[in-house]
Amino acid sequence: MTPTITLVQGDITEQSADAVVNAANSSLLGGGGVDGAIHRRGGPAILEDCRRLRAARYGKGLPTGQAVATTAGELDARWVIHTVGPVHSREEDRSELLASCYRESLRVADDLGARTVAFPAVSTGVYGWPMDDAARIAIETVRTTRTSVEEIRFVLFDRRAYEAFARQMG
Ligand code: AR6
Repeated sequence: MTPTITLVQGDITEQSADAVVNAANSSLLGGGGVDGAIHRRGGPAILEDCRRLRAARYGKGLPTGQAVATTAGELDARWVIHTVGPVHSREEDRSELLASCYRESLRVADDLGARTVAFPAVSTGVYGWPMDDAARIAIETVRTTRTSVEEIRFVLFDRRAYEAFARQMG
């Protein structure tokens, strides 16, 4: 089955979904934007899990383009899937790395058995990615990734982001 792709404008921490994706950084220790909001609203259990993951597997940090799951704490979700987007001005092969964030998050979601996954527009805030290009990569990638996830929901913070994703949906 191909997943249904939906777009909503809103705050990702208010979503009800099996898994909510976090636009994290490689330290996994929190930050601003989506990351800050998820840790604030999800509570300390998420950070505790992140610290455990760092100690066990990601002492050097979670590489750009990869994804890993933790508890969702007090969010209305079972898991948070943390992925590290590329910085637009810095990374080489950055389009491939951004696509990898979506592919790897869906792979982790499949491993968990998640049926609904909410994504933010990874890399389009602090990491400086132009919204239209990020939306194109996001939509193209989830459309071409084999997954058992049934609903992929993009949660866009403002009208501009929502419209950029809507244009790519065609
Ligand atoms: N719900 C949905 N979207 C949001 C929310 C929210 N609550 N808050 C912001 N956005 P960003 P990045 C939008 O900066 O570019 C952090 O410090 C925002 O408008 O969260 O991948 C991390 O720790 C933008 O369109 O993520 C990293 O260091 C999009 O979400 C770094 O930022 C992504 O913006 C990651 O930067």
